[in-house]
Amino acid sequence: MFGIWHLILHLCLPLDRPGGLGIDLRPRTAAGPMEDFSAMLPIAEIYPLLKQPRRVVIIMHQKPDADAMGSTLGLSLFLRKLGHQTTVISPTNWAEWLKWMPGAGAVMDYEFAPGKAQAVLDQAEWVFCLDFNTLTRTRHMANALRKLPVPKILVDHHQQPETPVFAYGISNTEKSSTSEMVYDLIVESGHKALIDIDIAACLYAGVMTDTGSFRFSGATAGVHRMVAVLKDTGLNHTQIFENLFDNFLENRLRFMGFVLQNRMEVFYEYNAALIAIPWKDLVRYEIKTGDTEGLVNYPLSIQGIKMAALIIDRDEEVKCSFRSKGDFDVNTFARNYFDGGGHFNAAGGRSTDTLEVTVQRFINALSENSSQLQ
Ligand SMILES: [Mn+2]
Repeated sequence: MFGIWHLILHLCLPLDRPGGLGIDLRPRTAAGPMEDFSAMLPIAEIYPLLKQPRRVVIIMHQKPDADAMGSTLGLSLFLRKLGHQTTVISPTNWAEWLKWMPGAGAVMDYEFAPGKAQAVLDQAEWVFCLDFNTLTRTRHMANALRKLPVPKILVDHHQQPETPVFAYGISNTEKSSTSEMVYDLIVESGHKALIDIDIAACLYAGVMTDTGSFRFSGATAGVHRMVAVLKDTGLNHTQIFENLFDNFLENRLRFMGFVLQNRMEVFYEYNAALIAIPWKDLVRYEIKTGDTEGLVNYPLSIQGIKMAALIIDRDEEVKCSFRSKGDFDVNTFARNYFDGGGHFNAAGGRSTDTLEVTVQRFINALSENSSQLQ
């Protein structure tokens, strides 16, 4: 896939797409909208283009987790070493416990300062989209992104990508994390030697959290080999673990205790459990972005529980998280019932109903999936 195409495309520079200025060698439907590509080009086709410095914007999904923040910052630090100007933009704010990451202080919050972020987007020559695969995951940024007439480049490991939107990219659900995919990009483009301790810290945070501290099946031998390379930069993995997991305030632990005691329901007949949290609990415990991260996993520690759900009334909408063990597919479950998706064993969704109605819909959905949950 790389050999002859790489050579032809390289000879045909400039080939930035879309916009009609570049030379698109693939067959395409006549005169469609600017972004109507039948499929995105392989990520390897940007490797020779990395030589030319550009103004690059790198974006992640709303309410970013450590993989979204780590992969975008890791890519940003790498591209800067190649001479690119980079800006990382998050669609929304992010958790306090991500703020230690190298470069995090310069990340822009689109929701907080849309004008400033839009001005940067308007100057961009490339937009990398990391750790999400449908523009709706960027919330209020989605329209601006859809209109932006520059190539968007996808690097992501979620299921069912919106590929027509992206000029180049890679979508691989086998990958442990987007951070691992950024590592692959750096290595495959011939720049492994540029990985320093700051890049390593960002990528390690992403892969460690997305593999559940290396316990999920995505933590392959290749992931462990990557971690060995990251460790060789001098990386302090103990410090990173503490930054991510021992970096909360007392109220968050009190909140966890309260909801596990009072808001969790176990449905043994479906091997499932639910934590449903009303808005008033978030207010009472002064819960901030990131404080509920990981909560959905607790019910899975009960013997026999195969599926866990966390449904939170966030006031503006009701947010759902789903986790499973083994062969129950929460990506499909989230898509079918809660306007969401994600991975086979970890997915999210939303509801415009009240918390009570959403909980009832969840219980009905459990009964419809009863046989798959046995
Ligand atoms: Mn991820």
